[in-house]
Amino acid sequence: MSDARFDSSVTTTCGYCGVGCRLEAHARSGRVVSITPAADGPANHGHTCLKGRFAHQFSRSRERLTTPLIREDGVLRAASWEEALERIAAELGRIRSAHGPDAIAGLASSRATNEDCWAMQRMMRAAIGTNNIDNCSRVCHSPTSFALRKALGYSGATGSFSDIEAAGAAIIIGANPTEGHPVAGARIKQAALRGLRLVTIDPRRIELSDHAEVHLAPRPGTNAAVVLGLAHVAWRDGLADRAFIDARTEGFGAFEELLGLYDPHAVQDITGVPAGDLERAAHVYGEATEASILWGLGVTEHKYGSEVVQLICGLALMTGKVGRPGSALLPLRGQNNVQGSSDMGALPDTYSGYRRVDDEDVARAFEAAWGTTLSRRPGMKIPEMFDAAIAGDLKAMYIFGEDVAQTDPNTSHVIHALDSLEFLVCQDIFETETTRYADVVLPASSFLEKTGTFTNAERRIQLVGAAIEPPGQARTDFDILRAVSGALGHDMALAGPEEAMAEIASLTPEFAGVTYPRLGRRGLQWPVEADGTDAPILYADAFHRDGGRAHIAALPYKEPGDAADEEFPLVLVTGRRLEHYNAGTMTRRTGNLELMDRDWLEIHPDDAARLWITDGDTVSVRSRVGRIEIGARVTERIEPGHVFTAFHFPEVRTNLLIGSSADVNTSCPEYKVVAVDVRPVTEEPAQTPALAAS
Ligand SMILES: Nc1nc2c(c(=O)[nH]1)N[C@H]1C(S)=C(S)[C@@H](COP(=O)(O)OP(=O)(O)OC[C@H]3O[C@@H](n4cnc5c(=O)[nH]c(N)nc54)[C@H](O)[C@@H]3O)O[C@H]1N2
Ligand SMILES: Nc1nc2c(c(=O)[nH]1)N[C@H]1C(S)=C(S)[C@@H](COP(=O)(O)OP(=O)(O)OC[C@H]3O[C@@H](n4cnc5c(=O)[nH]c(N)nc54)[C@H](O)[C@@H]3O)O[C@H]1N2
Ligand code: SF4
Ligand SMILES: [Mo]
Repeated sequence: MSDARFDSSVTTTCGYCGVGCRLEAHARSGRVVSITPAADGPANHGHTCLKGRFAHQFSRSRERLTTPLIREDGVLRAASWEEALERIAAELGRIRSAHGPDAIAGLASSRATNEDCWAMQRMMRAAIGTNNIDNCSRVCHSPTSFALRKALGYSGATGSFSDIEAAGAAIIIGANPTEGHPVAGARIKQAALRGLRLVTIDPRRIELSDHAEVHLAPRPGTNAAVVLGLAHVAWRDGLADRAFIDARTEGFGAFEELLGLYDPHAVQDITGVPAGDLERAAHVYGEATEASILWGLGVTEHKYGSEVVQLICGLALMTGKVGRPGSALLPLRGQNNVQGSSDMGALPDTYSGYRRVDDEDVARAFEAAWGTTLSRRPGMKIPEMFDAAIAGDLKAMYIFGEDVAQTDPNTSHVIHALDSLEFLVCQDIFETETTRYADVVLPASSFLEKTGTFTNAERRIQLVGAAIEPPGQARTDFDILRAVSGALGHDMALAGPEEAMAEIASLTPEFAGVTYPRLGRRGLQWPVEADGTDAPILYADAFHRDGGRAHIAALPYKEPGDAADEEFPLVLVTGRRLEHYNAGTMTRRTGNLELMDRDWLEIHPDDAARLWITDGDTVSVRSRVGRIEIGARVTERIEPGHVFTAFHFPEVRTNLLIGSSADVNTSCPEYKVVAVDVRPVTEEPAQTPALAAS
């Protein structure tokens, strides 16, 4: 495209959320000055949200990291790249010799490209020699990945966003798409206006509830009972697909037996959802010829999140609603490349394509390609890394694009862990809460300054193009990781991201036919065959499991890890706001800050009145592990007994309140159920103490 107002324009993919909007980034004098939606973007059809549209504002913030930093006499000072690389090679080399490679761990960034994450896991495995590598899907959709692999085979959505338009009905459970995935949220809203019958399931009335035929507001942490109740009604009222169950699934017998316990009245007792509403919701879903289920963190970030995702799969399977246009299981994956970082094997137990590190054939193929011996011992997950750091077994971490000191649960514990390390490297685009504990900080590039690919929530691999150069001495993440790996003695011999993708394709069956020219403007949805054929819909004929059948798991409802009691009588649910993104490092440096410059606690008028809280008061929120102060907003969007806030502002530090309860199979934190005590702050409003573990 040529436009006299700009020096250049590049088509790229948004670096914020898993919708994967295609964008045109327009540059003038070395700065991106405007971003517009690509009209032919397969996920966005010419739309964006305010994060994508104003993303360029952070890219030239004066606070960008522009030079490496090294800690000397307790403070971070500017340093040259040579000095920084030397320090990293010397310290990691020393720690590896003294304590072995498993004393070092790394985190890959789900904000970065597939090629960056590939380079990161290769560096940890081949240059350092450990499988201690993880990414933030651990705290996000790892339960989804676990459950989809168990039930269906692949770790990815079974369909595409276009299934929203092809469906007659949809259930949205534990996701708030108009804020978290706004362009997908807008597609859902449009479809609802054209007749899509919607069920929303959320303790809060979300915006899409206003367009729903039925809204169910269960107690936080009781999703399993709701889903089993829906399945009970579907079975009782003849809405199941017996032929599909018989031909394509296994395990239904035990599931059917379990369903007996979850009649609508039993479910009402557990969840608080009126029996009649549950029945109506089951009919909306079950009566549609094609219907989809979309879910988010309100399902996964719980003690039994991975079990609830398996139950969701069970509901879709017993009603035969998988593998056709309109009948999809669509987890709304969070970050722009959280699907991809896991696909690339930035996980402690799997290589790319979710193949186990102790699978001898797979490990040998990687050894041959990288010319080195590789560990067969699965590594540590993120929470295990922090525990090991405090225990003194983990000595060093390399944290690439993740602000764990703000976003991981139990902030005091995380900071204790970071403090306990002998050596910490951070690779980011800004100083963050985490870089405060770093010994070396490496200045990296944002998505507007590099090439590569992101994989969105519909498994679509899309090209990312550089619109501008990284600022100052900052380098692309790929360059940095390749240089660090070389300094550690493992030369990756990859000319750049495109060559890395060739290596990924050669070593990963689902990527066999992926090349940059084939990705073109629309991308490809994996698995991609050698001839370039991709897969918008999975499982039309067979599931990706031995024998080709899907597995229906009979898993009963179990109590959440935390519960309200006399001392902590309210349940805090945490989530997101439209204007800000996760750690907020980027959106707090755009005009979005003017739209929302602080966070607040949502509380129901009945609770507020009982606690003598009025709208705008500063309140103290205390949990079993920490305390914060925050302004209150009195609203009927939340049910009595529950309160809600986000985690985008370091001034608030919501995660001081979150304990260590986590999903039983994947260690995904229970961010969504925290028993708290809320009371007004009578004295002058104070800043939240930095580390008020009370
Ligand atoms: N604007 C914005 N967009 C984002 C992000 C952001 O920070 N800001 N982050 C991105 C990331 S990383 C992710 S993972 C996605 C997340 O996107 P979503 O999955 O939509 O995330 P949340 O808003 O955290 O939680 C969704 C809903 O779950 C509900 N919920 C809580 N507990 C329960 C429960 O027990 N049962 C049910 N049924 N619902 C429950 C909450 O009330 C909330 O409305 O968003 C991505 N997009
Ligand atoms: N209380 C509570 N806490 C939560 C959640 C919740 O629902 N409630 N949700 C959790 C979820 S789902 C997630 S995914 C996590 C997210 O937590 P994080 O992954 O920590 O958050 P992000 O803001 O997405 O980005 C992490 C860092 O990457 C940097 N970055 C961005 N782009 C690039 C790049 O291209 N290169 C490099 N090197 N760095 C880059 C940013 O500056 C930022 O410091 O938070 C979790 N925390
Ligand atoms: S919906 Fe997501 S991918 Fe699209 S512009 Fe907004 S943040 Fe970016
Ligand atoms: Mo996430």
